Amino acid sequence: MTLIPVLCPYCGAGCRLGLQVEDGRAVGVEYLTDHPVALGALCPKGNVAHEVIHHPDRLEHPLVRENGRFREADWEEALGLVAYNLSRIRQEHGPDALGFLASAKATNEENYFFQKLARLLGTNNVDHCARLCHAPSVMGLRRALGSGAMTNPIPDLAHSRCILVIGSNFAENHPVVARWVWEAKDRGATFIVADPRHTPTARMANLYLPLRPGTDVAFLNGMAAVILREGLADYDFIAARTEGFEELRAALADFTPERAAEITGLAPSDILRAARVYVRSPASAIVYCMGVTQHTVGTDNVLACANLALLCGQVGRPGAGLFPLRGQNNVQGASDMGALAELLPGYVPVADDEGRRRLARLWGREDLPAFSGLSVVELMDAALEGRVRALYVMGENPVVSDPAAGETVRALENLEFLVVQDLFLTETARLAHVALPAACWAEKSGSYTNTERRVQWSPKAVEPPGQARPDLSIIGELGRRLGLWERAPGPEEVLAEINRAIPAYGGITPERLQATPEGVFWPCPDPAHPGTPILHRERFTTPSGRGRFHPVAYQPPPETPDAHYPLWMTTGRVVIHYNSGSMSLRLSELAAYAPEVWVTVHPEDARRLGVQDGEMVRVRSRRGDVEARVQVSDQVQPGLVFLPFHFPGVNVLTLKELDREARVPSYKVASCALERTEEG
Ligand SMILES: Nc1nc2c(c(=O)[nH]1)N[C@H]1C(S)=C(S)[C@@H](COP(=O)(O)OP(=O)(O)OC[C@H]3O[C@@H](n4cnc5c(=O)[nH]c(N)nc54)[C@H](O)[C@@H]3O)O[C@H]1N2
Ligand SMILES: Nc1nc2c(c(=O)[nH]1)N[C@H]1C(S)=C(S)[C@@H](COP(=O)(O)OP(=O)(O)OC[C@H]3O[C@@H](n4cnc5c(=O)[nH]c(N)nc54)[C@H](O)[C@@H]3O)O[C@H]1N2
Ligand code: SF4
Ligand SMILES: [Mo]
Repeated sequence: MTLIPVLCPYCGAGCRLGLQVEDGRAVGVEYLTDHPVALGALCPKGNVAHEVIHHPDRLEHPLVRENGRFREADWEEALGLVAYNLSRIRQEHGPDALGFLASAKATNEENYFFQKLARLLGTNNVDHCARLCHAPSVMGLRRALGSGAMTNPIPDLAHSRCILVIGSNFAENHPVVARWVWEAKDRGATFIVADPRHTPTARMANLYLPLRPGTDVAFLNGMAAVILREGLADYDFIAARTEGFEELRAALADFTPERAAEITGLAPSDILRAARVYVRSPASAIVYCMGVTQHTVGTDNVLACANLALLCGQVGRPGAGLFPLRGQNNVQGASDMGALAELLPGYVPVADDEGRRRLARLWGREDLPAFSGLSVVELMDAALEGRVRALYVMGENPVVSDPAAGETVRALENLEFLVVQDLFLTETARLAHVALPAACWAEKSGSYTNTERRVQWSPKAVEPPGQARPDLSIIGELGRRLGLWERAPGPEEVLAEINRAIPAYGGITPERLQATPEGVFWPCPDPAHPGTPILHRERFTTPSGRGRFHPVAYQPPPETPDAHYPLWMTTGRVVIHYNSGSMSLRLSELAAYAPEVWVTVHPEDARRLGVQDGEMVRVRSRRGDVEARVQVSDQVQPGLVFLPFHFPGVNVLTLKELDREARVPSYKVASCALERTEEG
């Protein structure tokens, strides 16, 4: 048996695990105690990571739809059809009739090449699930600090003396992060959690703040107002390293913790306590996730977090920083690679003439399209209206994961041509004209960038099943057929091009990564540079080098409970399932714990509605309804219900109202009604 050190394919923590390979098959997983983040620990999903690889449901041949049914095809025919249809639709309706969804599960090299393909075809309509996730961090933190990424490495949390967690349930969703937080707590750090649900993370808190959904700006402004009123801000830091402070001070002049308490439902004394502990501790961290970003005010929420950190000088030191925990194993990398409608590789805005032309020249062109493309949800709207006619989906499952799923299905059905490239025949792939079998993480080599900006190489461990091929080889061959380049390159060659295209990756060469199992942190501009674990130590990466305050005011969510839909509804995750479930629901051991949709209801609401634990109910929103089994628990507040989105149907309920700047949908608040079903 051989042990191949590969990266875990699930979350952004980026753990490395030892894949046990016997006779060409992955048979198990071993802990690697020297990995700097995991230190030998893995969560339940990492522990069974090998099970997806040889799963009998894996797609093994290209499939082509004929008379409404799929039949097997060879690559020649399938890729011929894809190339023909993309060219035809582009010629007849222009390049913006094409849309592309990249994949935060694929490697850096694959995402770089995928967005390059879209842009060389003449469109910026290329986006991916970062849009449904941390797009507000990308936009907000770039404005405030100059870089949209996590400021410090995960193990650095052990040095924090105060950890303020807002809308992150890392005990379930980034379990390996939790160990570093527990270590800080053991060393005496104060651990504060603001979340409408009393999650496994919240249960460990020294101070738990059960705020109302969608009220984070009021909570964060309340903390900032206390700090200003009590004269506790770090005025030296503000003077030396920031700009825009007077605007923030003026905007908060009339705001009080009492007003914050009214909006959030928290006790004013708790807001005071949180503020005092955060500002006074020698090193404070803000850890946040989807509870902050998945709102129509997601970018404002992120800016409010950044305001607080700048006000208190809690950034740019060990243990002090902002930790937006990125979700997917390579969502940081896919964003870095420019798989975003308004940003080219290295976060060059498409409207930046100089930066855009520099990349164009590297790609042998004079110029590239200069206007932002459509984001994930907008692509679906455009498909519904017939403006986008062909969609190429690499490694995403929008039927399950996009908001207002009823409309997503209609949009996909309205397309002239849909191609889906995945490990499995997902709910989305079933609607395709052509489905392409992709090799999985263990069957290809390449680099991935975890939530810490740590770029790591993952080597190929086993052969793909049947005819399945790595995404890079599929895109490479397709681009060749489309006349975009002469031959399909390998991952090392593409990473070498990335080294030239993205300054922050300049020194992260294939040779260096392959020889550095713990990875290299970007920015790393040249091969001699050690990499940058902590950002913003001396200066911020904004053009002026200063951190920038952005006053933001509380705005209520787009939908609030009323007589017809009297309950707040929120959606999210649990430890044993993963996103659209296409991988985790196939792992019988994990799926057995929670095999179907459920809805968590507070005991008071259950009593009032006359529903029992275990009973089936119908959950209705303005968009549609879904059946779910009741789980009565005080993990939710009275008046709030929670549904996991890992199952088809749940997203029928959600809102697709978007944040204006980051274009993330409002997954975390909507209103709904709950009624007993006949069987119930
Ligand atoms: N097991 C598992 N791990 C995963 C994933 C998975 O599906 N399963 N997915 C990965 C991905 S893609 C991501 S993005 C991450 C997400 O990781 P998390 O963000 O931790 O996951 P969520 O459950 O979506 O939401 C986090 C918390 O936000 C809270 N919340 C809801 N509304 C609000 C609000 O208005 N304010 C505040 N302060 N909190 C609120 C919810 O109650 C929830 O506890 O996890 C990654 N890791
Ligand atoms: N209601 C609600 N909806 C949500 C959220 C929420 O909190 N609430 N969260 C949102 C968030 S944060 C996210 S990130 C999205 C996630 O949305 P998606 O990205 O659609 O979810 P995944 O299930 O991770 O889909 C990844 C797909 O890639 C496939 N895959 C895995 N590896 C590879 C590979 O190497 N190559 C290829 N080609 N395919 C591969 C998998 O089989 C799977 O089908 O969901 C969003 N949807
Ligand atoms: S914490 Fe994330 S990366 Fe680590 S084993 Fe679990 S799913 Fe994999
Ligand atoms: Mo995510």
